[in-house]
Amino acid sequence: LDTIYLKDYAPPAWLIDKLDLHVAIHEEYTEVRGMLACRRNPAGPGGELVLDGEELALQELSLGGTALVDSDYTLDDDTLCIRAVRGAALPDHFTLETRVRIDPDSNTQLSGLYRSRDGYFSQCEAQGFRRISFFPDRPDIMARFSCTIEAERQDFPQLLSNGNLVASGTLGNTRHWARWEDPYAKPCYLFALVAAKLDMLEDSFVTRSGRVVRLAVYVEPGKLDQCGHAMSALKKSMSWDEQRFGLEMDLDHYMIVAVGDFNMGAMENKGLNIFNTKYVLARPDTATDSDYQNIDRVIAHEYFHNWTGNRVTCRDWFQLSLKEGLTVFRDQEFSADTHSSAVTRIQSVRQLRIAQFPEDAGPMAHPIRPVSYAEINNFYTATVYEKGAEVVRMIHTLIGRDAFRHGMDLYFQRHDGQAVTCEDFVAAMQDASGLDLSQFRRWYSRAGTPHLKAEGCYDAAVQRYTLTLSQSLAPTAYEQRLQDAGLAIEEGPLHIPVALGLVLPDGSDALEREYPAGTCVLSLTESTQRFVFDHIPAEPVASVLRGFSAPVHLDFPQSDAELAHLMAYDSDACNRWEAGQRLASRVLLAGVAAGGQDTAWIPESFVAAVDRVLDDGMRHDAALAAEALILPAEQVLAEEMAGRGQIIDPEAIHRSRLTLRHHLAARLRDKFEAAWQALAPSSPYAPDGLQVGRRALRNLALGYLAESDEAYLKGHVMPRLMAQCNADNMTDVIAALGTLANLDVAERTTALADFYTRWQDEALVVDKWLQVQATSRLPGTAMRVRALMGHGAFDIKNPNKVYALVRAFCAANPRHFHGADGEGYRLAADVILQLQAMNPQVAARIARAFDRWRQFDSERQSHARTQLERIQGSTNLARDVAEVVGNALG
Ligand code: HT7
Ligand code: ZN
Repeated sequence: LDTIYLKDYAPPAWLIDKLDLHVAIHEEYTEVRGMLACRRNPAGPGGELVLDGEELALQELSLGGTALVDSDYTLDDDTLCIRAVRGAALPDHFTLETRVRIDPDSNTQLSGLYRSRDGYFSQCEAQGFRRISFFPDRPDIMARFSCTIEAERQDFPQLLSNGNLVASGTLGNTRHWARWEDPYAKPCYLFALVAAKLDMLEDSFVTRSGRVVRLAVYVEPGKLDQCGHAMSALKKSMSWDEQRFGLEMDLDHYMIVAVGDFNMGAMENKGLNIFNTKYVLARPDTATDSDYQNIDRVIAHEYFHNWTGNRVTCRDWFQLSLKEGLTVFRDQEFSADTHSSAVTRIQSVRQLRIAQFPEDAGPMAHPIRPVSYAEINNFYTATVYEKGAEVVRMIHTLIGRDAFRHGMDLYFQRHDGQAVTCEDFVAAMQDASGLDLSQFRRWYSRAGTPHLKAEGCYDAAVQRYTLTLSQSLAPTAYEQRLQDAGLAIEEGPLHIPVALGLVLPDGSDALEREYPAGTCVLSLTESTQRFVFDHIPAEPVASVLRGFSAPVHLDFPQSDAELAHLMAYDSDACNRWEAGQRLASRVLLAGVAAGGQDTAWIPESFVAAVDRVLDDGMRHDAALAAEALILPAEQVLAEEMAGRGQIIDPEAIHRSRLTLRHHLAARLRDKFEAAWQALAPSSPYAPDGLQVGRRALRNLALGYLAESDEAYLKGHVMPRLMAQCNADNMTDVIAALGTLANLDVAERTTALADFYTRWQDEALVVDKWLQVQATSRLPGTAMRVRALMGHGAFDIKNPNKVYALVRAFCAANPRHFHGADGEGYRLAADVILQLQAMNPQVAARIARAFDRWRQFDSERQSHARTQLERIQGSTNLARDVAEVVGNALG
């Protein structure tokens, strides 16, 4: 595999100031003409003009109107090198004219220009533009784009591209055209084009400086009643970015187009965002509360990219976290400000633990700014996105909200219109705050999750509390890869912000007098450091890493009683939740050690703690209680075992979690019943904070009630589950259906069949139907997933279907994916082999399910190795898959 290295970055030899595109869509082919205004880069290394191009059939090539001859250029599978014009040296400025044919109808990769149900759509990030036209496809080439699109008027009434519509017209009887000009220079990964038949919802937004921006959301015909929420999310995002960061929309038009075939969530193309339908369409009866929240988050994320990503972009793809980490941080802050900040933080931390911590411990481990890649699409990872956001958050925590805002202002003052590096961002933050971030910069180049060890000691005689903190970071697979490539490995301690509270026996914060919120932020910069606190009137319980102030594993041997104290009194909601998770993990891992059966390992104090959380949730914050009552995920428990050097036992983990659920259901049945009754809806559905919290807790209670003994289940719970399958909102329906999908009862079959009959024409709802079956805990799930792959509802060419069925099975059903018979691994490998030729990006994402295969027992390892080697030995192994599987096999 060819590897690309950060150290080899060189500025481009040529700059492209303008690109004028003409795209003519015909039934048999699409013709793309490009006029590139080229200029020798005075700061470049010199040499020929190298253009990227993939699957482009070259029809014509001329320079300044002179057709080039064979000896003037070379063309291979992925590059076009222009050396001369009729044998003479290239001038310093010229216009290059290219004409190519492409075949979007056979583009199953969904990168470049492709056909979907309602028309033609583009996806250019990271390197899709080279599949549309010859161009230097790298983010540090920023050009002014204009684009004329031509197509059949009846089939493709909407012709859209970035910027402003400057002219349009008809061509003969059946065709029409539209010309768009983008006033901002941009890298080609932000180019977009749509030619489709869609319905449109239109609105407007007046910016704080009084400019009117026209907003439009385009969706599949007939779905206008599902785009109101997306539009209001967009307007909320626009206001929020003005208020929080002083950032205004800079275009006259902002368009969002939803498409059902899309590899990822959405794409921030300048002024013409293209979205996966699942982050646009919502109606109470088709979308769940979490769908509504995800729409808010993703719409905001793409909108925020307009500044963090588009106005200031990345110099090269190694800097991806510059835009993604920062934009995830911004969308998290938006969610915190517009929903509950505690719930938002808890959900982010849970997600980090489920997806990013295992990645950092596995064969694909990399820093948020990697130094090499074979396929850049494999680096749109939880590390670059979510850990990247944690790194930005740590800067925010260290320098404070005001200095962070100054840092952002300075970043835009310095770099608006430029393609820059992560270093430029950190420098702006350092200069704005005056805090030396040199050591902090190590977070950008280190892989792995550090361990933070804490030890507390209270001296009652002098009323002094001493906290000793130590950090360590074990080498990961990344260091091995660096070594193999002869690259330097960085060492030395990290700069870790540790937010600390000291909770007194009466529940109050001991540090309240010195720190307004009772929390101080310690800077841990050495391997080991001692922090001393005087005037602490009684022995406190330390609340370390409040708000999860750093992405680390905390090793702090606090007693069950201390954790229970934090659960009850910590003024930081995130750490109240965290204390509950630590307690639950401790109990569950004791259960795993005991084989997961009987209940002797479940302490009475844990049942009492759950009881208190439930009470509290009924009286105060239902949403927080619902978060607190979700037991640590099987994947998180698996990582805890791996972190202790134990072999992961997916069966025992599953059993112990299930036993604990049954036990809680039996012991607290009356409480769960009371919660279910008390939280019954009293007003029409709305996805607002209060209702969302009440539904979450009520459905959680119902889930526990469904773990009751058979008689109670049949007599009291089943009728409710069946009735709830006909609720007026999808949140309640899917909660009931998901619960039924786990039960070996006749009603399961009826409910699933009825659901499919009702929703078979609503693609996103069918995805939910596939997903609840893929994540079922019933025996035989792997076999049923395989059978569903043959069902008319499944389509391997549609990423949403693959994610709903196959990825859900591989990533969210660890017990069955890692089934001892190896059937889960075989299923994944079959899909990867079939998919890699059609859509290597999605195939590689599925292949990531094998990341942790070496942490399992020898029998499972042998099954996994067989499948990995089978994939690696396949003919036409896709580069995307080869990198993932190659790293997995080591
Ligand atoms: N910046 C966007 C990334 C993206 C993407 C990357 C590779 C292949 C397909 C893709 N679709 C979108 C999305 C974002 O982070 O906002
Ligand atoms: Zn993004």
